[in-house]
Amino acid sequence: MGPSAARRTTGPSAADSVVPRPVRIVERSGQLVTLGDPVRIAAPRQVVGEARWFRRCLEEATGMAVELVEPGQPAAVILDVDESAVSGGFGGFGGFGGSGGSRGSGGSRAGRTAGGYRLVAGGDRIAVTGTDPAGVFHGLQTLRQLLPDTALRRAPTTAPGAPDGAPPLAVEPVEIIDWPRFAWRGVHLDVSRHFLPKDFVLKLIDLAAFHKCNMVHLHLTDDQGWRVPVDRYPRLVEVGAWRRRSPAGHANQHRYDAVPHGGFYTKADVGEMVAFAASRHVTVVPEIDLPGHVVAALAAYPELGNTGQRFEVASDWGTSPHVLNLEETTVRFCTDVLDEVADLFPGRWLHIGGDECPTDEWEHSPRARQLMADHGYRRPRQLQGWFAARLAGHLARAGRVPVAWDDLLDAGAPPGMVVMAWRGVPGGVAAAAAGHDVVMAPQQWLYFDWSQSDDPAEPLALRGSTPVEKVYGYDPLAGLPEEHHHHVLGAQCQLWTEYVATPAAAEYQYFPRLCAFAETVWSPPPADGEPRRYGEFRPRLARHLGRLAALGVNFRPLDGPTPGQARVWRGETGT
Ligand code: TNX
Repeated sequence: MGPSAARRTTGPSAADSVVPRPVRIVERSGQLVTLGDPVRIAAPRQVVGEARWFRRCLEEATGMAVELVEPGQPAAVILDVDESAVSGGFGGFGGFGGSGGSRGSGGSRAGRTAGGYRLVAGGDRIAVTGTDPAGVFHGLQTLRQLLPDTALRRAPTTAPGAPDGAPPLAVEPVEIIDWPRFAWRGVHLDVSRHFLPKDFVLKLIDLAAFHKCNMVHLHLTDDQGWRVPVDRYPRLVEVGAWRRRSPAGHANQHRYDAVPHGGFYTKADVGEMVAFAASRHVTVVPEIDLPGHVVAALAAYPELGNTGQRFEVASDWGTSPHVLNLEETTVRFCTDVLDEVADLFPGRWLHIGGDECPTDEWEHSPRARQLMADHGYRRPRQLQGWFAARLAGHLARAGRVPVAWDDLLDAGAPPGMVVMAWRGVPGGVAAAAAGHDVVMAPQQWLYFDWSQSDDPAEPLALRGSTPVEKVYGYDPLAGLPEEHHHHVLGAQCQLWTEYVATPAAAEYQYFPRLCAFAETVWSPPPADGEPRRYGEFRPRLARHLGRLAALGVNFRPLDGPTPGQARVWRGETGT
């Protein structure tokens, strides 16, 4: 802690409470660095997009004029790109090379520092130098957290410069060197079980980026709703996006409302999400869940099923026995759908699901039995491996990387597939041992549909309980033998939405757990090899919650839900 600590009476400084915590922070003595009106930002051509984004944030929040100027012109905020930005030392610290080298991004020096930055605030200027444009963006996100919380609002709360008005737009003198620990810092959202409006997806992308997460995984299809249009199969959204009712209360109570539910994103909505994400260095990873969790598709096209039965879009939660058949026409349907989805989502990764696929229907299907005989399979589960290999091959030929849930390991996951380990750490270990790159997503720590505490005032949730301190204590490399660490791309938090019907409810489940998660994937672990200490995080998080409040996030306070967030019991018992 630097001499500036003397200026404070309580709590950590802005720099000390940046979430996720930067690799190195050195607080300096000296005057506050104040941004005057107009604020000038000098930006070389390659980061003009980042500069414009930052200008919009500042203009909205402060009402001040913000001007972009050429590099070399007088400016208060100076942006630059320099591959070696984090490799030199400062203030007695070495730069890159300490305990926090990031993994899963290729191993080259440049690869390991991708997304890194150096921020120096002192005198009358703030310099943000990234190892690449993503690094500049990350540095600007840190700068937003160094400024007063009012700088995160959408309009000036009082006239700038008024004697009793907003705090000055100023930061304490500081030097920060920072880079990500992992390349995959993911946030998942299920928009099938409950359709969440486009605006919420944009807000989530923005909040993920605010916490330096760079992957937003959209679970677009499931038994209860299909949320993305496919030109060749219009009934997927005409029929598959709507259900006539939803469970009322916990699924195990078998009670229903009588309220139709649904919706889907238009292609223009998707284009907007993808561009909005790209300008924040976030990749949107679409998931089309196949060959299980497909009842919405079967309702639209019953010929994709095994039984000739007609279906309605599911209004129960849980695992359906109804799955796709294994006809060539059905494989073709899937590759057609994936082609259109790939056109809409230009990122490298496409998630093809693969979780919870019962094989009972295949066991009674002549086509499936014939396939088993043709390939010499002894277990019906192997058919799922055959099916996944067909889709993975198709995607690979199109230059895309397939991703699937770790259930697919039981079926034989095709080589080159990225495995998302949700069932627990062993799935990640098995995947890495089999040579797959892995995204750790273990439900015991990273399923934010689970309750945040055992308090009966918590909103109805699938089950309890994953408090923020448990999330904070999670380490993506825990339980993985060292020789497999290079396979761990990173980790991802999940929000399944069976019990999450609104944006406000979703924000409650994500926050503040997402803040803790962000630190596990961005910040270096403690140098002593011990787990992260929640006691150290908590005061920083408490301060950070002021930022979330300014951003208008419906987070759960650390001591429990507010009266407006708390569950209202209506005579139910148990869940
Ligand atoms: C399992 S995780 C599922 C989801 C559920 C979730 C509820 C996974 C790949 N499948 O379909 O929503 O549990 O926690």
